[in-house]
Amino acid sequence: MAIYKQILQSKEANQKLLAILLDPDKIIWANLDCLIEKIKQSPATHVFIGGSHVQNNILDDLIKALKQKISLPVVLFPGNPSQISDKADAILFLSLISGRNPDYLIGHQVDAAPILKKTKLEIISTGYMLIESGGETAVERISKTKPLERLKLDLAVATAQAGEMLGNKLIYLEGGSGAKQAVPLEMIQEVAQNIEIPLIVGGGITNLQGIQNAYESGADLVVIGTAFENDSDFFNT
Ligand code: 1GP
Repeated sequence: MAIYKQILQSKEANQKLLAILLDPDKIIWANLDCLIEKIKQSPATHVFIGGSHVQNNILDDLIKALKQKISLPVVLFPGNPSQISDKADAILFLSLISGRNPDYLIGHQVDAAPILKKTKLEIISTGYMLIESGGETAVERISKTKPLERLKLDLAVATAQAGEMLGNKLIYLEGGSGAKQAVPLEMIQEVAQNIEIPLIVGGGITNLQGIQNAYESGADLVVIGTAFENDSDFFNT
């Protein structure tokens, strides 16, 4: 419960959270120490780890290396059920509630449950919603689901509310990694106003103003992946 509790407490205190998303497949190992230093200097409160095609051994090695030097919570953000490592602190147990692919709604979760049961990972059930972002993203391609339309605010709100009613502890509004367009601010606002649980927003945020805008619209935690991957000085600019 520790990590989720912290997220809840931060929401209550209106302290905004920031996760840097690392894709183990894209890590240049020779630069890892430097990357870790940049994370330490950044305002990140969490490190998320995940990607589309990550192998287990790389996952373990990366988390071990991070844990030696960083005290931030390391949270798995898995692209598929093989991306589980008991070296992390917690896992976002995702259900892709914007889509209608049973594998991503419950199938992969059934496969993962017995494995997770054997770990000490904190399980944070998360209603994951993919939002149209100006082009096909990896999540869309891999999950074979359609993202929610950007203008369908009512549908986004109803989906998030259903996710909350189903017992999810977080809602994650996702544009997709490297998205051309970030999640619309009006959608963040509408969803945030209509759920009680904390709201994560990520995908396609490329500058500090974008992070600020998401916070002001009601995001409790913003995820930055590609922008930091491309420029580890991103937070200093
Ligand atoms: C992807 O929301 C995260 O799942 C981060 O997206 O890589 O576009 O920052 P970016």
